[in-house]
Amino acid sequence: MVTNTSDRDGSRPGGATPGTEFDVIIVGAGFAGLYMLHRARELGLSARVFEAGGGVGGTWYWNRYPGARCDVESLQYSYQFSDELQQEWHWTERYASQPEILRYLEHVADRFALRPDIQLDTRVEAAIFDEASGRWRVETSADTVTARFVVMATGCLSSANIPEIEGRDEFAGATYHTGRWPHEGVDFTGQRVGVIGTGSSGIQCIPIIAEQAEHLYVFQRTPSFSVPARNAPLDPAVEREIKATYHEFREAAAQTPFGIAAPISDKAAMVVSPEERERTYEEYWQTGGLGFMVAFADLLFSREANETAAEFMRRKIRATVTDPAVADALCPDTVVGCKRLCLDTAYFETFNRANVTLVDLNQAPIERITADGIRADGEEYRLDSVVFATGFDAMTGALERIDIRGVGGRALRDKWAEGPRTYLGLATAGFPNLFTITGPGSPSVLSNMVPSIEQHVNWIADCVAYMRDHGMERIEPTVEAEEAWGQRVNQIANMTLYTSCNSWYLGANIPGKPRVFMPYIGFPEYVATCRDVAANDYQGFTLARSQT
Ligand code: N01
Repeated sequence: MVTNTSDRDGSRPGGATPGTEFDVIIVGAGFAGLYMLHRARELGLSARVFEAGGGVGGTWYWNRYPGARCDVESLQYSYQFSDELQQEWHWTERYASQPEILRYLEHVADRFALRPDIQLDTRVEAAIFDEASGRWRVETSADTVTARFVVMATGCLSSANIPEIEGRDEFAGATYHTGRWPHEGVDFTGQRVGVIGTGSSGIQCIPIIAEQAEHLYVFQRTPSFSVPARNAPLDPAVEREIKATYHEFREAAAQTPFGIAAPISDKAAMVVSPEERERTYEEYWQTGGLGFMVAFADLLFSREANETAAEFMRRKIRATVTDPAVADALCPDTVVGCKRLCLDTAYFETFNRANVTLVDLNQAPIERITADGIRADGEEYRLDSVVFATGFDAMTGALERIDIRGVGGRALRDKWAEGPRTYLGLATAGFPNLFTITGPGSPSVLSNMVPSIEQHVNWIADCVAYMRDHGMERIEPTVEAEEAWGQRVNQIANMTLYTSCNSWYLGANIPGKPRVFMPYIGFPEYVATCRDVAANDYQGFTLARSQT
């Protein structure tokens, strides 16, 4: 099966070695694509990574907006496949900034000599399964290659969403999307700037743009719940302590619902006294970070419990924002955590600045964009620049943008017209030998992404090794396994409060996108299921020898 056709001595523009026939094509050179390449190499497979960007890094290559930083702590948001790597790399802050994460990924690409098999500046446009040969034909902006396996390492939040607001293309000033930020940076000094969107990206960039701009207008449709990040230089004692038992630390994190080490409470919010509740929230608030969501065990299951957290957070907003009307407009009336919880550094304080205006779109949406700015609520806001912090076509967008055609020429887009259907979020029936790293139906965005990526890559690599050892050339899930999996993902989601608001987890941020809850909730159970599936000779999959 292994056809080692790549010539590692040669080099091409974009960096990859020549050749048109591979064992595996990997789409994307972020955390997922880099590690997948490393594992494919270890298996002796010929592999090429295609990456649309001009460098490695994926999300961290594109999202260069001011203030971009990960909100999972750096000692956890990192690879664990190499103990040498995790011991030698030194993170400087509790939460790593985008430039530091990008440096880390560039280091990984160099340290494991990955670059010769990565072709940059090359967008994959189509992947067509050829039944006669049992191979995929992968068409890119540069060339066409074939491979036995295709691994989509395209990321969950990589397909930028720029809403179709009337007049969008008429604006005479500059426009930016947070997920496609210019590499040279943007200087907003002396400008009137509009930021549309107040999710994680908006909340991170608004305080920094406010410091530069002459005036900043924040166009808010839905206010977000946000907890202080309390970022700080990484405490050397904490680093030493974790690195001394890194393996055990990672193992313990993997046993938590989100795969993130945090002080998880087993108490229900409503069984403790109001005083203890307040004290607990305050402790988590002072610690900062996403751990706030596990201050009580029932926050994502009981509306009554969740409302106590919501009210605590609203009180914090009102205590911070001096204008009561602005504070009110910044107070969400949704369930905490239903839309992804944000972390911030001085976000709410920013609205006390004289050069910041909150434009509340809750009552009336943006009417239109004009040549001079944005018209909303009967007013015209004259602007030099507009920043779209409007998020992504999450989880499916990057996959459906590629023309992927499986057995019988069926398009993935058509198969998923009513919502994504996968088995384990790893594969989809009718598309043999196509794997999706952190695909819909896996914990992905509801977990620590890096360990989730590693778990998927390891599973795929083990699966390919198993196929090789057993003389198998083709694998795909059965329709029955896929349907049962979809039901399980939904049943679990319906036991929680996650389905109670219009989040991107449900595709609700994209007009016309089917409303289907996409991530699997519960990292440890998910990992155990994947392990069992493999141990039972890939139960739920059909494996076949070559049909040629
Ligand atoms: O995108 P979002 P994001 N008119 O979809 C608004 C990860 N991430 O890029 O809520 C007006 O959350 C939209 O309003 P509404 C993280 O997982 C992580 O901020 O739809 N407004 C919302 O306010 C995160 O969840 C990090 O009503 C419009 C905003 O745009 C995910 O990426 C940092 C609009 C979009 O928020 C996405 O975050 C950044 C319209 N027509 C991102 N259309 C960290 O690790 C949309 N909006 C810290």
